[in-house]
Amino acid sequence: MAFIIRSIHAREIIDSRGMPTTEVDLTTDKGLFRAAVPSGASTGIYEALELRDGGDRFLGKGVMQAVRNVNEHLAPALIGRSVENQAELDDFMCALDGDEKKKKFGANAILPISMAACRAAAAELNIPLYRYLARLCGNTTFRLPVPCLNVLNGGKHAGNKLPMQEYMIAPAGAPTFREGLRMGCEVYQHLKSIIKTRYGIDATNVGDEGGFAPPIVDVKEPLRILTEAIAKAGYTGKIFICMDSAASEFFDEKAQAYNLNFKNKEAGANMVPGAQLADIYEQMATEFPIASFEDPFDQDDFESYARLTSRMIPHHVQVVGDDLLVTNVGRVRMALERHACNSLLLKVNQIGTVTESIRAAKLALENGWSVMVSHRSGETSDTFISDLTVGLGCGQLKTGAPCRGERTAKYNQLLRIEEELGSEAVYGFPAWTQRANATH
Ligand code: 2PG
Ligand code: MG
Repeated sequence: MAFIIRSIHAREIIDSRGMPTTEVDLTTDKGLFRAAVPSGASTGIYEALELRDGGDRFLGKGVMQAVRNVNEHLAPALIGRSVENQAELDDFMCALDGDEKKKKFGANAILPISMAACRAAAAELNIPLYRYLARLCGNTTFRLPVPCLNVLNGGKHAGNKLPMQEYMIAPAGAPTFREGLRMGCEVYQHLKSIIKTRYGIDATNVGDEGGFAPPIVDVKEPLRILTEAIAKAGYTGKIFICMDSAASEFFDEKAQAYNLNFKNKEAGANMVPGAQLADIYEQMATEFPIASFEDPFDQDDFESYARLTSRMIPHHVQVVGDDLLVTNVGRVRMALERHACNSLLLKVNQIGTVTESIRAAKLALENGWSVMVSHRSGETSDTFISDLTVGLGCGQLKTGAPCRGERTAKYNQLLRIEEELGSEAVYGFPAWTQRANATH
């Protein structure tokens, strides 16, 4: 019978950091459908539970309990059910778990089933995954995203002293995804030679997401280097800069301030209150071609968020909530009420099902926010989020530098999708395209 789940089998595999994660094989009469779960390093406290075993294996990071939860509990409950109605299937798994944060089974047990079920349903319908996801999202425009390439790494993702986690380049002014990716790759190569000249060859090693991690402490220095690399490549005005500060990582509860020296211990603390940090961001937005600030403040610092968001409107810079929102409808509502931000970062494993991720995205989009789909710093070669981004039609995806297989897999999948769509494909994020056209 079509759409019926015949078997579900989970296993432990390793991710791009050599840490274990879960993978699921789900079969229907159409064949075998596989999905794997990513894992974050700078995780928000409100994220759904990533179940880890503890003990000695993999330094406590094993996921064998999550694997058993799939094979012994979720699989028996799901075999014989249909993948035809994704929301019903996901809601059923959430109900079986019964906990808001999926503490019974773990989001890393539920999510790979949810993703594999989408693939199975798409196959039953004989349509590509992105078309199926577009149906789930109620979207009819196949929009290829601006690839936000994280080319300079700091924070928890890199062995340097830079407090802010990600400096991304966004080729918003490109005519197509293929061209945007090419422009981004060219800037990446120019950046490499600038870093080599300035900091020596050791500084061209890369961080967890494939970006360079030179020995920089000053939070503005990466913006200068990036602006230079963009100019060298000849794309001034066409490529913007997006930042992810991941500020929850350096918020000091006691001092109620942000310690910009959190990785530079020998230099002593450099505590900056929220209001002053907002001034730093505003200066950055005035001096550099910035399009996006993600997690500029701590996950509970709604006040600083709201202050920055209103101040960024004249600069046309979006303020993105990652740890703040954790792809959670409830948190999006809170942020909407408090005017805390105007963009959602969407990470499927923060919430644990495809349906809940889409609900969060739709709520954001309906309220005039933008949505940026995102990988995690610990990834696999699964390319689900590429299809999801096109399905949502949100126009923005960040999935690391154009370097390291688990990152390039996602960009390469988008090249295939764009090729397959042909004239049906649309590229970019409209507000950014407009800005790029205006500056040129
Ligand atoms: C982020 C992500 C991805 P992590 O903060 O946006 O870049 O990092 O997966 O470590 O949370
Ligand atoms: Mg983030």
